[in-house]
Amino acid sequence: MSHAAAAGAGFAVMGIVNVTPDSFSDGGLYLDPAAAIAHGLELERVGAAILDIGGESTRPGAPPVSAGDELHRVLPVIEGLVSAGVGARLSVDTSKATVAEAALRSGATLVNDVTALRGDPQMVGIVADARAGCCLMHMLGEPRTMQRDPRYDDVVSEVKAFLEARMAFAIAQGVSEQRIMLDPGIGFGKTLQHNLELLRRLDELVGLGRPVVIGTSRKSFLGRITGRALDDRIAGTIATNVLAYERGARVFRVHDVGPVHDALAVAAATVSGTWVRTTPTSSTMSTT
Ligand code: HH2
Repeated sequence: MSHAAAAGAGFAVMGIVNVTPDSFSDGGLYLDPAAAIAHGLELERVGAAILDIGGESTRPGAPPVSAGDELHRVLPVIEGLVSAGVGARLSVDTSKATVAEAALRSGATLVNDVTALRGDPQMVGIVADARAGCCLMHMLGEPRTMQRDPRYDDVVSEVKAFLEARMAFAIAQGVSEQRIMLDPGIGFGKTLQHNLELLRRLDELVGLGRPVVIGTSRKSFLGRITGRALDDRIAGTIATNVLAYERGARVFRVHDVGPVHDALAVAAATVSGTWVRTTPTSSTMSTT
């Protein structure tokens, strides 16, 4: 139901489908393709307009995964979702060109590359040739070491300059500007203070003119503020996503799709005075 509804409301929830044994919050839960496909369809039912399918964890210290293993994890899930008639847009969370290429051939239309096209020299060509969308994310260093004492003079202007440069690179290599999304990379080489600063001044990144993606879901900085364990961080996730929406972010990458979708629907209605009713059977636009 929510695909069109969320688009009408001006936001898209990107549901996380981690086909990994070691992701930081849901590792091992959806390693079986059938479980991952069912999870993806359920996330769509409760409000995901995009499903982000990943086969390699980016948590600090995660071991690298070969292209073969990554393909073996994500392809059956993408193919299964397509066969099941999924309505959500499919995104592949990878920084390997071979994985992206196969995923795009199988029905994905978006590449979520946490290296912002720096990880694999072939990646930009694959994205451009397929006319795929791409999410360019900021990360300081690499996942293995990124949380070891990250430093910036001004985190927001440095992340902004980085995203601007990566966008210019992608466009110069043939990726259409209209297909680019930008993400500050919450938790990727950032302290708690850096994450809060990026969220507080998000409008500066929105000023780059492309949809901003936000990924705060269940991340450790929420645990540090609230003292809550991994699977008890929905409230913190909602607070950051609603405030990011208010500051102009439009794509929200989360595990807990239903609650975040509903919070954003109410936030969007409150900001605009226009509401979109979303039920499994109807979708009605109204103004009050
Ligand atoms: N965060 C994670 C992974 N991919 N992609 C984007 N664009 N933005 C993010 O903030 C982001 C991302 C980390 O979360 P998760 O996928 O749940 O964990 P893991 O990397 O351990 O699989």
